[in-house]
Amino acid sequence: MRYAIAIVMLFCATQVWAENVVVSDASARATAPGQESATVRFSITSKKDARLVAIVSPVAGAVEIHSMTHDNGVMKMRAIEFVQLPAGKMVKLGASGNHVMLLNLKYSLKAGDNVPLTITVEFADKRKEKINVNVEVKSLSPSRNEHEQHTH
Ligand SMILES: [Cu+2]
Repeated sequence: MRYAIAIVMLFCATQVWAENVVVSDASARATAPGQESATVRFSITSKKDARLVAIVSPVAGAVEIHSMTHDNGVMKMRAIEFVQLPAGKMVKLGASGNHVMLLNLKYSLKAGDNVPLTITVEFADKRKEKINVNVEVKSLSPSRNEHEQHTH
């Protein structure tokens, strides 16, 4: 019984905290045969100063946050630990700059699919909030972004 109460309390807490962060426009491109990674785009806004610290998805063996910089014309990507979310500012994660990648995909992403993503945000007071997002898979456009062809 005590366990059940704990779960209810946890649920209520999540409901309240979920109002601090809004995620919108989550999308990914359908993957080509043999492609094992995909970029996810979304916009995220936190009411309070926070950091995006972790992302998981059941369709991917790993999800990484990457930064991308150009160094003498060479594109460099590296995994970063977190993305800063300044209070009230919409942060966009896309195919360039900071972006999110699904790695070791367990199956191909097809247009029309919805991919679940759980985003963990940590506030300045160390409290965490998890946001569940549905990523809409869009059809593969002919002018596919270079980046999505890269293996990591
Ligand atoms: Cu990347």
